[in-house]
Amino acid sequence: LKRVADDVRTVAEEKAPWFPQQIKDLDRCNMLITKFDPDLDCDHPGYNDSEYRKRRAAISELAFRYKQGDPLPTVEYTAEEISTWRKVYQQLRSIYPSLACRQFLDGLQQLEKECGYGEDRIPQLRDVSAFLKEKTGFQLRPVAGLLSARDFLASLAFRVFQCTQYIRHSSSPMHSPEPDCCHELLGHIPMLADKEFAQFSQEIGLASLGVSDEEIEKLSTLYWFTVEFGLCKQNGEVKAYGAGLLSSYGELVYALSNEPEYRTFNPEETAVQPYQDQTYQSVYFVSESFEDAKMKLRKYSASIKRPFVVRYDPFTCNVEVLDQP
Ligand code: TIH
Ligand code: FE2
Repeated sequence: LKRVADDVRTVAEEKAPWFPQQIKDLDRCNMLITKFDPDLDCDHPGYNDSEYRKRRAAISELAFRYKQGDPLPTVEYTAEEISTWRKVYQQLRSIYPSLACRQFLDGLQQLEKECGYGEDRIPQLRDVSAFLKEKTGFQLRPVAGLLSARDFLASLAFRVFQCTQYIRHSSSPMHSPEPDCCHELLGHIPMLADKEFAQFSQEIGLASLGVSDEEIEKLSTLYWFTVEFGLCKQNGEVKAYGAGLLSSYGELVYALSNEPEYRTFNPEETAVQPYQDQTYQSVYFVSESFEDAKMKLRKYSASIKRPFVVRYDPFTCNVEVLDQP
Protein backbone atom coordinates (compact mmCIF):
# COMPACT_ATOMS: atom_id res chain seq x y z
CA LEU A 1 0.00 0.00 0.00
CA LYS A 2 2.83 2.35 0.94
CA ARG A 3 4.41 1.88 -2.49
CA VAL A 4 1.20 2.74 -4.23
CA ALA A 5 0.91 5.98 -2.23
CA ASP A 6 4.50 6.90 -3.14
CA ASP A 7 3.81 6.26 -6.81
CA VAL A 8 0.75 8.47 -6.70
CA ARG A 9 2.74 11.27 -5.10
CA THR A 10 5.47 11.01 -7.73
CA VAL A 11 2.94 11.31 -10.53
CA ALA A 12 1.24 14.33 -8.90
CA GLU A 13 4.52 16.12 -8.27
CA GLU A 14 5.86 15.43 -11.74
CA LYS A 15 2.88 17.16 -13.28
CA ALA A 16 3.00 20.25 -11.09
CA PRO A 17 5.44 23.05 -11.90
CA TRP A 18 8.22 23.53 -9.35
CA PHE A 19 7.42 25.78 -6.41
CA PRO A 20 9.28 27.01 -3.32
CA GLN A 21 8.78 25.08 -0.09
CA GLN A 22 11.17 27.05 2.11
CA ILE A 23 11.70 30.76 2.35
CA LYS A 24 15.28 30.25 1.12
CA ASP A 25 13.85 28.87 -2.15
CA LEU A 26 12.64 32.39 -2.97
CA ASP A 27 16.19 33.05 -4.18
CA ARG A 28 15.09 31.04 -7.22
CA CYS A 29 11.85 32.99 -7.71
CA ASN A 30 13.43 35.81 -9.67
CA MET A 31 12.06 35.61 -13.20
CA LEU A 32 11.80 39.19 -14.44
CA ILE A 33 9.42 40.46 -17.11
CA THR A 34 11.41 42.98 -19.14
CA LYS A 35 8.43 44.56 -20.84
CA PHE A 36 8.85 47.91 -19.04
CA ASP A 37 12.62 47.98 -18.81
CA PRO A 38 13.86 51.56 -19.51
CA ASP A 39 16.76 50.06 -21.49
CA LEU A 40 14.45 48.19 -23.86
CA ASP A 41 11.11 49.99 -23.98
CA CYS A 42 11.32 53.17 -26.07
CA ASP A 43 8.06 54.47 -24.54
CA HIS A 44 9.54 54.39 -21.04
CA PRO A 45 9.91 57.97 -19.73
CA GLY A 46 13.54 57.17 -18.82
CA TYR A 47 14.49 55.65 -22.20
CA ASN A 48 16.40 58.72 -23.37
CA ASP A 49 17.88 59.57 -19.99
CA SER A 50 21.17 57.73 -19.68
CA GLU A 51 21.77 59.01 -16.12
CA TYR A 52 18.45 57.53 -15.06
CA ARG A 53 19.22 54.22 -16.71
CA LYS A 54 22.63 54.04 -15.05
CA ARG A 55 21.04 54.71 -11.68
CA ARG A 56 18.41 52.04 -12.30
CA ALA A 57 21.08 49.51 -13.21
CA ALA A 58 23.00 50.25 -9.99
CA ILE A 59 19.90 49.79 -7.82
CA SER A 60 18.97 46.61 -9.75
CA GLU A 61 22.39 45.20 -8.95
CA LEU A 62 21.53 45.32 -5.22
CA ALA A 63 18.46 43.18 -5.86
CA PHE A 64 20.29 40.71 -8.13
CA ARG A 65 22.91 40.12 -5.46
CA TYR A 66 20.41 39.75 -2.62
CA LYS A 67 20.04 36.35 -0.94
CA GLN A 68 17.28 35.47 1.50
CA GLY A 69 18.36 36.41 5.03
CA ASP A 70 20.80 39.14 3.97
CA PRO A 71 20.15 42.54 5.56
CA LEU A 72 18.02 44.59 3.18
CA PRO A 73 20.15 46.97 1.10
CA THR A 74 19.76 50.68 1.78
CA VAL A 75 19.88 53.27 -0.98
CA GLU A 76 21.09 56.80 -0.52
CA TYR A 77 18.60 58.65 -2.67
CA THR A 78 19.67 61.74 -4.60
CA ALA A 79 18.11 65.19 -4.23
CA GLU A 80 16.30 64.69 -7.55
CA GLU A 81 14.86 61.37 -6.43
CA ILE A 82 13.69 62.84 -3.14
CA SER A 83 12.09 65.71 -5.00
CA THR A 84 10.11 63.22 -7.14
CA TRP A 85 9.05 61.42 -3.96
CA ARG A 86 7.98 64.72 -2.39
CA LYS A 87 5.75 65.56 -5.35
CA VAL A 88 4.17 62.12 -5.35
CA TYR A 89 3.67 62.15 -1.58
CA GLN A 90 2.20 65.65 -1.36
CA GLN A 91 -0.22 65.18 -4.22
CA LEU A 92 -1.46 61.80 -3.09
CA ARG A 93 -1.56 62.63 0.63
CA SER A 94 -3.97 65.48 -0.07
CA ILE A 95 -6.55 63.25 -1.76
CA TYR A 96 -6.23 60.07 0.33
CA PRO A 97 -8.65 61.18 3.08
CA SER A 98 -11.52 61.42 0.61
CA LEU A 99 -10.63 58.60 -1.82
CA ALA A 100 -8.82 55.82 0.06
CA CYS A 101 -10.46 53.07 2.10
CA ARG A 102 -10.30 53.10 5.90
CA GLN A 103 -7.80 50.21 6.20
CA PHE A 104 -5.35 52.10 4.01
CA LEU A 105 -5.70 55.34 5.96
CA ASP A 106 -5.12 53.49 9.24
CA GLY A 107 -1.97 51.84 7.91
CA LEU A 108 -0.57 55.06 6.50
CA GLN A 109 -1.17 56.90 9.75
CA GLN A 110 0.80 54.25 11.65
CA LEU A 111 3.62 54.44 9.13
CA GLU A 112 3.78 58.21 9.51
CA LYS A 113 3.87 57.92 13.28
CA GLU A 114 6.12 54.90 13.70
CA CYS A 115 8.15 54.45 10.54
CA GLY A 116 9.26 57.90 9.42
CA TYR A 117 6.84 58.21 6.48
CA GLY A 118 6.61 61.77 5.21
CA GLU A 119 7.39 63.92 2.22
CA ASP A 120 11.01 64.70 3.16
CA ARG A 121 12.60 61.29 2.82
CA ILE A 122 12.06 58.05 0.95
CA PRO A 123 11.56 55.31 3.55
CA GLN A 124 14.17 52.52 3.47
CA LEU A 125 12.95 48.97 2.80
CA ARG A 126 14.94 47.84 5.84
CA ASP A 127 12.92 50.02 8.25
CA VAL A 128 9.62 49.27 6.57
CA SER A 129 10.29 45.53 6.63
CA ALA A 130 11.01 45.65 10.39
CA PHE A 131 7.81 47.62 10.92
CA LEU A 132 5.68 45.17 8.93
CA LYS A 133 7.29 42.15 10.57
CA GLU A 134 5.99 43.38 13.91
CA LYS A 135 2.53 44.27 12.64
CA THR A 136 1.64 41.32 10.43
CA GLY A 137 4.71 39.10 10.00
CA PHE A 138 5.27 40.33 6.43
CA GLN A 139 8.83 41.03 5.35
CA LEU A 140 10.25 42.66 2.24
CA ARG A 141 12.70 41.45 -0.33
CA PRO A 142 14.32 43.68 -2.97
CA VAL A 143 13.52 42.95 -6.61
CA ALA A 144 15.02 44.49 -9.75
CA GLY A 145 11.77 45.04 -11.65
CA LEU A 146 8.48 43.45 -12.60
CA LEU A 147 8.46 39.76 -11.61
CA SER A 148 6.61 36.95 -13.33
CA ALA A 149 3.20 36.41 -11.75
CA ARG A 150 4.12 32.91 -10.63
CA ASP A 151 7.22 34.05 -8.74
CA PHE A 152 5.56 37.12 -7.28
CA LEU A 153 2.55 35.19 -6.00
CA ALA A 154 4.71 32.37 -4.61
CA SER A 155 6.58 34.76 -2.33
CA LEU A 156 3.28 35.83 -0.75
CA ALA A 157 2.86 32.25 0.50
CA PHE A 158 5.77 32.99 2.86
CA ARG A 159 4.57 36.47 3.79
CA VAL A 160 7.35 37.93 1.70
CA PHE A 161 6.57 40.95 -0.44
CA GLN A 162 8.95 41.66 -3.32
CA CYS A 163 9.66 45.38 -3.59
CA THR A 164 11.38 47.50 -6.20
CA GLN A 165 13.75 50.10 -4.78
CA TYR A 166 14.29 52.53 -7.68
CA ILE A 167 11.98 55.49 -8.22
CA ARG A 168 9.95 56.51 -11.29
CA HIS A 169 11.36 59.07 -13.74
CA SER A 170 11.04 62.67 -12.56
CA SER A 171 9.08 63.58 -15.69
CA SER A 172 6.07 61.43 -14.72
CA PRO A 173 5.32 61.62 -10.99
CA MET A 174 1.60 61.05 -11.45
CA HIS A 175 1.70 57.64 -13.11
CA SER A 176 4.17 54.88 -13.86
CA PRO A 177 3.40 51.82 -16.03
CA GLU A 178 5.72 49.69 -13.86
CA PRO A 179 6.14 49.28 -10.14
CA ASP A 180 8.63 51.58 -8.37
CA CYS A 181 9.28 52.45 -4.73
CA CYS A 182 6.41 54.98 -4.67
CA HIS A 183 4.06 52.22 -5.74
CA GLU A 184 5.37 49.73 -3.17
CA LEU A 185 5.74 52.14 -0.26
CA LEU A 186 2.56 54.14 -0.76
CA GLY A 187 0.32 51.64 -2.56
CA HIS A 188 1.07 48.28 -0.99
CA ILE A 189 2.75 48.76 2.39
CA PRO A 190 -0.11 50.51 4.25
CA MET A 191 -2.48 47.67 3.28
CA LEU A 192 0.06 45.00 4.30
CA ALA A 193 0.08 46.51 7.80
CA ASP A 194 -3.52 45.27 8.16
CA LYS A 195 -3.68 41.82 9.77
CA GLU A 196 -6.57 40.53 7.73
CA PHE A 197 -5.24 41.82 4.47
CA ALA A 198 -1.89 40.18 5.24
CA GLN A 199 -3.62 36.87 5.94
CA PHE A 200 -5.57 37.12 2.74
CA SER A 201 -2.45 37.98 0.70
CA GLN A 202 -0.72 34.88 2.03
CA GLU A 203 -3.73 32.75 1.07
CA ILE A 204 -3.53 33.93 -2.54
CA GLY A 205 0.14 33.01 -2.48
CA LEU A 206 -0.53 29.53 -1.12
CA ALA A 207 -3.29 28.99 -3.69
CA SER A 208 -0.84 29.73 -6.51
CA LEU A 209 1.80 27.13 -5.62
CA GLY A 210 2.21 24.47 -8.27
CA VAL A 211 -0.88 25.35 -10.31
CA SER A 212 -0.98 25.44 -14.13
CA ASP A 213 -0.04 28.48 -16.23
CA GLU A 214 -3.74 29.01 -17.02
CA GLU A 215 -4.64 29.14 -13.35
CA ILE A 216 -1.75 31.52 -12.64
CA GLU A 217 -3.05 33.81 -15.39
CA LYS A 218 -6.53 33.86 -13.87
CA LEU A 219 -5.25 34.32 -10.33
CA SER A 220 -2.98 37.17 -11.38
CA THR A 221 -5.83 38.83 -13.28
CA LEU A 222 -7.90 38.67 -10.09
CA TYR A 223 -4.95 40.03 -8.15
CA TRP A 224 -4.73 42.85 -10.69
CA PHE A 225 -8.38 43.90 -10.37
CA THR A 226 -8.42 43.63 -6.56
CA VAL A 227 -5.07 44.12 -4.82
CA GLU A 228 -3.84 46.47 -7.58
CA PHE A 229 -6.95 48.23 -8.88
CA GLY A 230 -9.80 47.32 -6.54
CA LEU A 231 -12.60 49.65 -5.46
CA CYS A 232 -15.01 49.02 -2.61
CA LYS A 233 -17.99 50.66 -1.00
CA GLN A 234 -17.57 52.12 2.45
CA ASN A 235 -20.38 54.00 4.20
CA GLY A 236 -22.21 54.26 0.88
CA GLU A 237 -19.26 55.77 -0.98
CA VAL A 238 -16.85 54.15 -3.45
CA LYS A 239 -13.26 54.07 -2.14
CA ALA A 240 -9.97 52.73 -3.47
CA TYR A 241 -8.07 49.86 -1.89
CA GLY A 242 -5.95 48.85 -4.90
CA ALA A 243 -2.25 49.71 -4.68
CA GLY A 244 -1.95 50.72 -8.34
CA LEU A 245 -4.55 53.41 -7.69
CA LEU A 246 -3.18 54.50 -4.35
CA SER A 247 0.26 55.19 -5.86
CA SER A 248 -0.91 57.09 -8.91
CA TYR A 249 -2.48 60.51 -8.47
CA GLY A 250 -3.59 60.49 -12.10
CA GLU A 251 -5.31 57.13 -12.02
CA LEU A 252 -6.75 57.52 -8.50
CA VAL A 253 -8.58 60.68 -9.53
CA TYR A 254 -9.65 59.08 -12.83
CA ALA A 255 -10.89 55.84 -11.25
CA LEU A 256 -13.14 57.73 -8.85
CA SER A 257 -14.49 60.12 -11.49
CA ASN A 258 -17.53 59.45 -13.68
CA GLU A 259 -15.46 58.40 -16.67
CA PRO A 260 -14.55 54.72 -16.28
CA GLU A 261 -16.94 51.81 -16.35
CA TYR A 262 -17.75 50.13 -13.02
CA ARG A 263 -18.74 46.49 -12.69
CA THR A 264 -19.62 44.45 -9.66
CA PHE A 265 -16.73 42.30 -8.52
CA ASN A 266 -17.37 38.66 -9.25
CA PRO A 267 -14.28 36.40 -9.36
CA GLU A 268 -15.43 34.12 -12.20
CA GLU A 269 -16.04 37.07 -14.52
CA THR A 270 -13.16 39.21 -13.27
CA ALA A 271 -10.59 36.43 -13.68
CA VAL A 272 -11.02 36.46 -17.47
CA GLN A 273 -11.33 40.20 -18.03
CA PRO A 274 -8.48 41.44 -20.28
CA TYR A 275 -6.48 44.12 -18.51
CA GLN A 276 -4.58 47.24 -19.37
CA ASP A 277 -1.02 47.55 -18.16
CA GLN A 278 0.28 50.50 -20.19
CA THR A 279 -2.15 53.15 -18.99
CA TYR A 280 -5.32 53.62 -16.90
CA GLN A 281 -7.83 50.77 -16.69
CA SER A 282 -11.01 51.13 -18.71
CA VAL A 283 -13.03 49.07 -16.25
CA TYR A 284 -12.84 48.77 -12.46
CA PHE A 285 -14.50 46.18 -10.27
CA VAL A 286 -16.38 47.43 -7.24
CA SER A 287 -17.08 45.28 -4.19
CA GLU A 288 -19.90 45.74 -1.70
CA SER A 289 -17.22 46.16 0.94
CA PHE A 290 -13.54 45.51 1.39
CA GLU A 291 -14.45 42.41 3.43
CA ASP A 292 -16.67 41.19 0.60
CA ALA A 293 -13.80 41.43 -1.93
CA LYS A 294 -11.56 39.58 0.45
CA MET A 295 -14.05 36.78 1.08
CA LYS A 296 -14.87 36.29 -2.59
CA LEU A 297 -11.25 36.21 -3.68
CA ARG A 298 -10.45 33.87 -0.82
CA LYS A 299 -13.25 31.53 -1.91
CA TYR A 300 -11.99 31.58 -5.48
CA SER A 301 -8.41 30.84 -4.41
CA ALA A 302 -9.54 27.92 -2.31
CA SER A 303 -11.50 26.46 -5.25
CA ILE A 304 -8.46 26.02 -7.52
CA LYS A 305 -7.92 22.29 -7.89
CA ARG A 306 -4.58 20.65 -7.30
CA PRO A 307 -3.62 16.98 -7.04
CA PHE A 308 -2.01 17.75 -3.65
CA VAL A 309 -2.61 19.94 -0.63
CA VAL A 310 -0.23 22.61 0.62
CA ARG A 311 0.00 23.66 4.25
CA TYR A 312 2.07 26.48 5.69
CA ASP A 313 3.82 25.58 8.94
CA PRO A 314 4.24 28.83 10.90
CA PHE A 315 6.82 27.25 13.23
CA THR A 316 9.31 26.28 10.53
CA CYS A 317 7.99 28.79 7.93
CA ASN A 318 7.96 25.91 5.42
CA VAL A 319 5.27 24.81 3.01
CA GLU A 320 4.36 21.17 3.48
CA VAL A 321 3.00 19.16 0.56
CA LEU A 322 0.48 16.45 1.39
CA ASP A 323 -1.28 13.94 -0.81
CA GLN A 324 -4.88 14.73 -1.64
CA PRO A 325 -6.82 13.04 1.20
N1 TIH B 1 0.55 52.62 -12.15
C1 TIH B 1 1.13 52.53 -10.83
C2 TIH B 1 1.69 53.88 -10.37
O1 TIH B 1 1.73 54.83 -11.14
O2 TIH B 1 2.11 53.97 -9.23
C3 TIH B 1 2.20 51.49 -10.74
C4 TIH B 1 1.71 50.11 -11.06
C5 TIH B 1 0.65 49.46 -10.57
C6 TIH B 1 0.47 48.15 -11.07
C7 TIH B 1 1.36 47.82 -11.95
S1 TIH B 1 2.45 49.11 -12.12
FE1 FE2 C 1 1.91 46.25 -7.21
